[in-house]
Formats: sequence, C-alpha cells, structure tokens
Amino acid sequence: MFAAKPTPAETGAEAWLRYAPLSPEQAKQYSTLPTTVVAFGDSAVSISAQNELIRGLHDMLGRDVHGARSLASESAIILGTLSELHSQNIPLGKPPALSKDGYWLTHTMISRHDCLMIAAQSDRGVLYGVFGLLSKITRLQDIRSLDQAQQPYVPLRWVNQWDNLDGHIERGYAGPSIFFADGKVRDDLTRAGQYARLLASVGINGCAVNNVNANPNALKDDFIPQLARMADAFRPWGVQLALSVDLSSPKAIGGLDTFDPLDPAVGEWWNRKVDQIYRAIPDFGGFVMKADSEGRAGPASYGRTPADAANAIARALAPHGGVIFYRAFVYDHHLDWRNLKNDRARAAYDIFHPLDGKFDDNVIVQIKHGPIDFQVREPVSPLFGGLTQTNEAIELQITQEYTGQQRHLCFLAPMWKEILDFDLRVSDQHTPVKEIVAGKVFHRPAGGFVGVANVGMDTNWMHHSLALANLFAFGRLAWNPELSAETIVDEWTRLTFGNDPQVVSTITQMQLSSWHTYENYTGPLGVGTLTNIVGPHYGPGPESSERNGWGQWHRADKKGMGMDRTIATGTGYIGQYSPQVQKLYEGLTDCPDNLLLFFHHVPYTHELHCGKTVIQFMYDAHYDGAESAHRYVTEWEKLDSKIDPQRYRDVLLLLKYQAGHAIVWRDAICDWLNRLSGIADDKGRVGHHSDRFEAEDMELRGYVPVNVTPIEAASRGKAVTCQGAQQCSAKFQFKGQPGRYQIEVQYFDPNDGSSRFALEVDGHKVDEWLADNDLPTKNVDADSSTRRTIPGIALKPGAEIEIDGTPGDEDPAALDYVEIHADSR
Ligand code: GCW
Repeated sequence: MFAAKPTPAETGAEAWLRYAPLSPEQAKQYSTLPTTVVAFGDSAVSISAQNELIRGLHDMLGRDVHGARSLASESAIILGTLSELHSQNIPLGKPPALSKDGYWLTHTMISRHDCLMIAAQSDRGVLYGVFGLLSKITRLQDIRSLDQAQQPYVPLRWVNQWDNLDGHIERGYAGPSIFFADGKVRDDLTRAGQYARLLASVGINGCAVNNVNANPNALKDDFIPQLARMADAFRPWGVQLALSVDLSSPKAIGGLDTFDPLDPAVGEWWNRKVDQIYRAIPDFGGFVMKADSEGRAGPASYGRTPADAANAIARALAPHGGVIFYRAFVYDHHLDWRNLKNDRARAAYDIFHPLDGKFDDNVIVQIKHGPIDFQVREPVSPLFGGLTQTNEAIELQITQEYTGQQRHLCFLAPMWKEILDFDLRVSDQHTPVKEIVAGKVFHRPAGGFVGVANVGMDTNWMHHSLALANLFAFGRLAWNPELSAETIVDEWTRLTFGNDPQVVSTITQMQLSSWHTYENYTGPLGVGTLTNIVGPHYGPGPESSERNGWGQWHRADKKGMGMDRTIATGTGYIGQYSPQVQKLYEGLTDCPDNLLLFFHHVPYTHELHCGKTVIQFMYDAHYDGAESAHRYVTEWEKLDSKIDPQRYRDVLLLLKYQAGHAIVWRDAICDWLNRLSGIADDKGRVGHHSDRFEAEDMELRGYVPVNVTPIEAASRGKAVTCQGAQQCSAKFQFKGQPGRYQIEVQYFDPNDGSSRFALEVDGHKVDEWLADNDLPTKNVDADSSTRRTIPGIALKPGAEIEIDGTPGDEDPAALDYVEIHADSR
C-alpha cells in the first residue's frame, strides 16, 4: 500500500512544513492539479503565498511548478483577494461571507479550463489558504471537488516569546533566543523569518518578541530600528510584531521622574514613543504588559489601577490601530502561608473583576487559563466569567514550564480543550470559555488566544521533536477550538512524520495519553505540579511549595492534603464562579476526583468517587504514570526504520530519559507521602525495592556517601560522590539466579561539567557513557537524577558488578543505586 521509502536524514528544522515527496502512487491523485500558480497580489504576503505553493507542490509532487502574474489560456491555481479577483473578472459565483483572515478553497471554470482558486478578504487569508491546501495534499486528501471556506474563530492569535535581550529565554528549553543576543537584535534574522512562516502556517498573526518581564531598553531610541528589522522578517508571513513593555519605562529610560499613568507628562511620553514606533513599523501590533506582578513595577506604586495603566498606553496606540494585552497575572507573592484564608488563586478575580467596564476598547485582559500558574491540572480561571464588559484573551503555555520542559512528552491539546470547552454558566447561560475569549458571548470588539511559545535556536525549535505538536495545536485551536485533540494530532503527525498508518497511530496514541501520564506521576487529583517551585520547576520537590509566600500550597500534613477553597469553610475562592459551577466544586459529592485537592483539604483515607482512598490513588497513579512512560519507549522502538534516523534517535533518547525520570518522580512523591502519612501502599511497592542495590551500601573505592536534600530526591536520601579523586568505583555482588538481565544505573548528571561512567561485570566493561545532559541544576538532586539502562547482560550468582565514575569539573559522578531486572526481551 505504502511504498517503502528510504528515510532521508531530517533535522526537524522544517517542523510540520516538510513537503516530503509523495510516492508515485500517492502523487497520482494529484496528477491533474495545474502546475501554474497565478497570484494577482504583489504584497510581500502575496508573494510568500505564491512561492510557498510552488515550493510545496514541487517538493511533494516532483513536478515543475511555476508562477505567473496573469492568466493564460490554461488551467491554473489562482490566488487572490476577492477584490483582486473581481478586478480580474474571475467568475466567483457566490462567494461565502469571509472574515478578515478567512479563506475559500474552490474551483472555477475560466474559458473552459478548470482552475483551483484560493480566495480571501486579505492577502493574509490567501496565505492561510495556501497552507490549508498544502496540508491537505501532505495528508493525501482528495481535493478534486474542493469547496470549503474557513474562518478564524478569534481575531487576535498571538504568541508571546519570553526572550531576554541578552539572548537567554525565561522558561525556554530549546537554546538561546532566535531574536536577540548580547543586548541587541541579532544581525542574522533568518530563523525569525522561518519562525514567522511556521506561525503563519497555523494562522498565528502576532508575536510579542521579548519577555513580559520586560527590559525597558527595548523602547530606547536606538532599539527601534532594530525592532523594525524584526518586523521586516515577519511581514512576508503576515505576522505582526509586538513588544512587551515595562510600565516604568518613562522613568527608567525616558528621563521623567515618574511613571504614574495618570500624569499627563507620562501619557505624552507614551504618545511620542508609540508614534516613533509606528513611524518605523507601520504595521506594529501593540504591547503586552506585566505589571504589579512578581516584583515588576506597576500602577499600584501610585495608587492607580490596572485599568488606569492599560488605558494610558492604549490611548497612545489607538490612533494607530494598536492594542495592549494587559496581563491579569497579578498577585502578591508574599502571602502569609499561616493564614488558611489566604489564597493566591483568588487574586486575578479580586483585582480585575471590580474594574470590569473600565478598560478601553483596544485593551485586552490576558488571562492565564487557570488561577495559579500553568500547573499540570487546574480549573478554569473564574475571571473569564467575571469580565462581561472587557475584552479578554486566554493565555496558554506552549513551553512546558511545569509539564516536563520538553524533556518529557506532554501534549497539551487535551488539557486546553477541556479548558476551552468548560461552561462557566455566566447568568445561567451556555458560556464556554472559548466563546467568551472570542468576544462572542458578551459581544466584545476584540478577543484572542495567546500562547507562550519560547522556541529557541535548537534546530528543531523546541528540543523535543514531539513537543512541536503543542505549538501546532495552539495555532489550530486558536483558529478553530471546535477541532478535537485527536484531529489535531492526527494532522500534525501526518505532516511531521508522514502517513504510514503505524507511525500515525503510534504517535497519536502516545501524544493523546501523554498529559494524563505526566499528571499521574507529577500531580494527580488536582494537587498541582509537585515540583520544586522555588527552583527550576522541573523535578519533584513537594515540600518547596509550603511555608513560603508564593501561594502554590497543597497543605499536605500528617493527616491529609489539599487546599480548602470552599465558600463554607475555606478561602471562598469557589464563590468567584457562577452558582452552577460553585455547586459542582463546593461539595465533596460533586467535586470531580481530578480536581479534588485543588478545592478541598481531605484526609488521606478519604474515599474518592472511583472507590480508592486518596493515598492509594496517589501511589497507584505514580506507578501507572511511570509505567506508561516506560511503554512509550517500547512503542517508539517499533517505529525504527519508519522514521528518519536522526529524529528517531533523538526522540528515543528523550523517551528513555523520561522513563527514567518518571521513576525519580514516582519514588520521590510516593516516599514523601508514605513518610508523611505513615500509610502503607496496599500493593506493597512503596519503600520496598527488592531489586535495588543502594550505592552507599556497595564496596566503595574513593566514593563517599552523602545526604541528598530534600531527602526524597535520592533513594533512601543518600548518594555517593567522587570528590578529590581521579576515579572512584562502587562494587557489589549479584546474588540472583543465572540469566539475562537488564541493569539500570541511577546516577546524577548536574550541569557543571561532564562526568564519565563505566559498568563492568566480572572485570569486563559492558557499557560506558558520558553524563553530559543539560539538566536544570548544578546539584545532586531530583532534577539531575538520571537512569542508564543496559539490557542483555548475562549474570551468574556471585558476579561482580562494578561502576566506575570519573568526575568532570564540578560534576562528582554521583551514584544513587543500581537495579537488576530480568530482561524479558
Ligand atoms: O510562572 C511564572 C514563571 C515566570 C513567568 C511568570 C509570568 C515570565 O515561572 O518565569 O515570568 O510566570 O507568567 O509572568
């Protein structure tokens, strides 16, 4: 059915726009497709559209495709805006009503020649239509009787990049910034242009290029021509450049002694600054603002409100058609944790709801999807229902800050779908989040979707080839939130890896289950991601959320866990929802298990709807999650030879790493809960690792036992490190039955140097490896804990197993334990 094609090397740089050649058989159904692409427009966007179509058709179909500016007497693919097509007297029949960025793919007969037509209101719509057509061909769809109109669901579909001007990206996991280096815009903006192309292909029309923790220098006079160069790179793809700005800029760089938004001199300063930007960048999109949040300057310094601040700047932007996204991520990060009524989750609603109706029409309040901060599971932010006279945008996080940092697979579309579809029952009406942010429910002039993307210089953009599905899904959902996660990931997989049925079904299944898998081993029952919240937000660190002002509390103690956010006895947060939603969450009878601990503090012995106790559910979820992560490796291995070697290998390495780190998570959280609650695991797994040889119990040469903090970051809280020696070794005897085994070495790979390890069995080296992964810590802890799996080792009773560690710079070749399992393969 599918010709066995050679799989050429691929780097992932083309993402889902590979235009891989179809087999002759596959190409057959497109053999009547015209090979002339006529484009009537001459804008940069029209030219991109024409070139993209030529490139795509040529690469996929292997045919000679050429462009033209006018019709000849032949079949052609015609691209144009409705007004261009009208003025060329192209017969249009009855065009569908198209919104600004919408498009229409159809056929028309011109002088008895069948022409395929991509028509739109704007040249941007034409470009989107080109990508739409190419996607269909890549996915082998029948386009013979195509007649389809598509409209974007929301007008503003933006990404935010948290890039600092020095080139480092806050919460970026794929290398340095593609925009900035050393305080300046990069000279070479090739990647910026390629990024804009990727964004355009899924309908994204704006990109704020710098961190919301904004450096005021981005508004300096000498920076604006640099920004203009970035806008030039984006323009051919219809992506508007936007900027995050610091409210204190008038004082920080403007020479004023105040940044009070109500001070006329401050307003004047913003007017002049904005005029200057639009002179350099006439199609500039606008600003994003984070203020009074996590130490940022804000209107509170002058007793002003977010509406005062947003409007002062909005009024400078309005004459140019610009907008300001004002972030609702405003909260006090010095909350008193001892006060059980304090609740960070309340902040956005408490601050912004009273300001409803006070924001100008070109202000959009940008609201994170949940009330805390992109945890693995959160309820919908009640603020979406609390602003009926204000434009709103939903902020979704594509970069996997709390969801595995692109080292773990975690496809977020299923989570986003739940959020977007959630019915907030405002005024007892059907009011799903997606309709609210599109401005449809309250008839708002603007609305939008914002995704925090944080792509970087890594060739494949996001480090994990499979993580790109999140960027793709964000764009597709902003375009059409009615699409299912299944449909989206099926599209993405075909575009990214081809149409082989086994490849498609394996990858889509992995992706679709991955969020739940990650949730299982990092934070089930709505407890929040149990990660190190004062560190890199990566590995397990369940105690770090407690006894500090950040307010990400789970309040686990000896008897139980969860935040009481009820109206009756808790923080009252639930009262911010409509009465019907309150009813869903307030009582234990109705509250869904998967959000239980977000809303309620319950004893570990509390019985869930599913029949398990909270504590047993926690144990089981962690074991199930780790097992699922392990299965991804075996599933992926079945695709060997069906995927090009580089992407196959890169993903395999990441999945193996994830499977090992999922065990770190599992053990850390289970041990911690077990210690805290004193309740044993019904299944006898937690705390009992009969296959495990602890490094500190081995015969050590040079290695020294150390305590690891927190205690759950290493098995039994201990590791061994090699310090002050050239090489150290740890040795033990195997006591099991003769057979074939898999040896698993749990070691630490901190990022301050690269140590080396070797494994010997009875004096023969069976494996060696370098600990040179780039993990987010310099410490020996759960962020650096890593597993090496060595299969197929024949062992006899009494076999001597030795691990040699050679430190590299500050990396002490630390070891945690070794496990030996029968090798069933
Ligand atoms: O969750 C926090 C992140 C910060 C981020 C902030 C925000 C850009 O840890 O890195 O700052 O959210 O969204 O403003």
